[in-house]
Amino acid sequence: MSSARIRELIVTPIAFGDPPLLNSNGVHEPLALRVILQLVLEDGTVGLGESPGGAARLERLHAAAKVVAGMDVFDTTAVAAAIDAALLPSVPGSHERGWTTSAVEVACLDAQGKLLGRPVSDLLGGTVRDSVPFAAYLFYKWAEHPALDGRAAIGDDWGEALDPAGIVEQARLMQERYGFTSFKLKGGVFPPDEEIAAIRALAEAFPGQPLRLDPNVAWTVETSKYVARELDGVLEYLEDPTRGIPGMAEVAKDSPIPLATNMCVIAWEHLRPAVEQNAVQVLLTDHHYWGGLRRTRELAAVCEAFGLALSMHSNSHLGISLAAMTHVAAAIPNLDHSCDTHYPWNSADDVVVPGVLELRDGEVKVPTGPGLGVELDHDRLERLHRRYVDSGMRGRDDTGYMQRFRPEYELRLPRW
Ligand code: GKR
Ligand code: MG
Repeated sequence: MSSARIRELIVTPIAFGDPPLLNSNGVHEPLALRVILQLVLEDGTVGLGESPGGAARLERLHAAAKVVAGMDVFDTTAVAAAIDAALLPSVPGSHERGWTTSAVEVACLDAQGKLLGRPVSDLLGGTVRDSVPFAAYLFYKWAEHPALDGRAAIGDDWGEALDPAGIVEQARLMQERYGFTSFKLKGGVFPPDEEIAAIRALAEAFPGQPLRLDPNVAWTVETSKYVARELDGVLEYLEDPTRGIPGMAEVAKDSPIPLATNMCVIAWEHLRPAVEQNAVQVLLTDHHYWGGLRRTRELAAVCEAFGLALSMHSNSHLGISLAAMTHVAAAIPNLDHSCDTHYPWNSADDVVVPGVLELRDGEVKVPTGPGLGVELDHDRLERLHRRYVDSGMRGRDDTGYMQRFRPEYELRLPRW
């Protein structure tokens, strides 16, 4: 089928608005970076992909574009192998190469689905659910990005959240706007007792609704054990309280709460030691670095074999990623927890035409159109690309941005 040959891969870096969300590394900058892929086939069919941004990832996607031209879009194994081989000399880590192969695989699957007239979830074996549950992703945050270097302050309609009452208010807004029925708090920002108080306030405000806390390795083993004891019976899981597989295993020995990760198990070679040491009980999948949607489906089977529960990780993203996350989550039988998504924080700048992806009742309906089922808004893409070019921003730097306002701020992990 010559129509299934890849003619070219168009790689477009973009920048979109992001609120001042706090985490254990500092604070989100006013812009977040992504890269949009358009995989064009000989017959003009276009498959879409979305990758995290930054100079290194962009360069690798350009390298991938050089090797995929002329390949068969259905031969995703060969496409991934060709990209992997091209990157290997300069990118030794399989995890890092995985970001590139994953984004291209999604674009291939979107194009395949369009050629066949079938949704991507069908190419993954079919759906086990018609809609996918997501959790409200709560962040401590400033009311606005403060004025800086002649730039005016940038506000938003979420307001400030710097204490338990602010977090509960944010959760209420999330529920009101999107109907979420489970909540994740990004921690690692304030001393653990303050974050414990915020979780207890959420438990009181939303009785019986699942809660999780993720301080992104801001705590020592001892602190992690303390928080786990304090929040016994309150959290469904505690995510990445401390660094590394051995550290997590140490916490897990005494923790009454399951531990989850998107930080210490991020490549296939991490699974064996994590299972052997019983370091984590919940794995947050992420197709952006696990090799794409098919590999994520395979990962789910491995987790099933080893009794690991599944959830899903997210970073600041737009609609192509949300569509891909939704398709794969719909095809995974053993998805045990609602998925994470940053989408409410960034959706105003989406590059896909509105209408298909809607967060309602805390869920996204699996798109039923061919491929990912979403359409690119080319004017929006051009505007966001211009924003990228004009911004001069080429990487994420939460710590450096925080230091612009608090020069004494130091990145310390663990901090408590
Ligand atoms: O956006 O600040 C953030 C998050 O902390 C993100 O960088 C993490 O990758 O959401 C992620 C997580 O669950 O660790
Ligand atoms: Mg996490």
